[in-house]
Amino acid sequence: MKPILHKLDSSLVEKLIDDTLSSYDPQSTNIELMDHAAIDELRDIAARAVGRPLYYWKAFLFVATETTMETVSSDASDGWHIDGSTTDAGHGVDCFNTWIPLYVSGASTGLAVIPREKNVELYACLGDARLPLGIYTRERAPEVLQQLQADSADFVFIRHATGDSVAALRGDLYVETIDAPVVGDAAIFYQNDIHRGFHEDGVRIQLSIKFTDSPLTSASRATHAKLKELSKHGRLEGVLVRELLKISKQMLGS
Ligand SMILES: O=C(O)CCC(=O)C(=O)O
Ligand SMILES: [Fe+2]
Repeated sequence: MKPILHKLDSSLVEKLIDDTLSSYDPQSTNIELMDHAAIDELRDIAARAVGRPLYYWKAFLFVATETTMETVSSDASDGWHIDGSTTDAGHGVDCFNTWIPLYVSGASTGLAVIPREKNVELYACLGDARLPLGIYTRERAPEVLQQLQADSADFVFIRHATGDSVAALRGDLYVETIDAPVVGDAAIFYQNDIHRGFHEDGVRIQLSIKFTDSPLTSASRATHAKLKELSKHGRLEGVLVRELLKISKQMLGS
């Protein structure tokens, strides 16, 4: 599917902000939104958009700034990635992201997706969409491209488990970009489509919620609960997120 840009009602965004504020724990990028009414509403919107019943899986809240994005955008893939692998959600389960900026300042921020419908040949060559995918860009990993005798390509994609690989020029890929989103925008896309968040200046508070197309077993939920990871910023981030989300709410209400 192509990423679908959906405009959320401001009342739903306000509810999402309230839910986020009540569940937010700055010690973790995971946020538990399971039993919130706004999530059910959002799930129904996403389900209509993808044409399948969907079930809440998990959510992340993070702050995109120049510094927090440094590590992702300086790796070999320049930030391009797929989110999950079969082992995460269980075999045969498809997972969709709803990408929802809850506060945005700064001009160059957003999301780019390489959707499979528009890049049929690429994905056909890469085989099983749910297996981990290595992505190397000429800009960040010229030596890898050289070793693979693909120096003139812009990207090399490798499914390491199967050895399937593709070298591609940027101009041959169809990239859908959501640039300078505003609060209220939501992008819905397949999590195993290659994508990348980008960010230059200012702050973007980003809520990403994942829905699966079949209910997950309690075992896979439990594994996820154990994987709580520390966010980079802790208490200061907590204060910042709360203040900025309050500003977003005021702006929605005015
Ligand atoms: O918003 C970003 O910068 C990255 C988002 C992303 O990769 C995701 O939601 O899966
Ligand atoms: Fe992602």
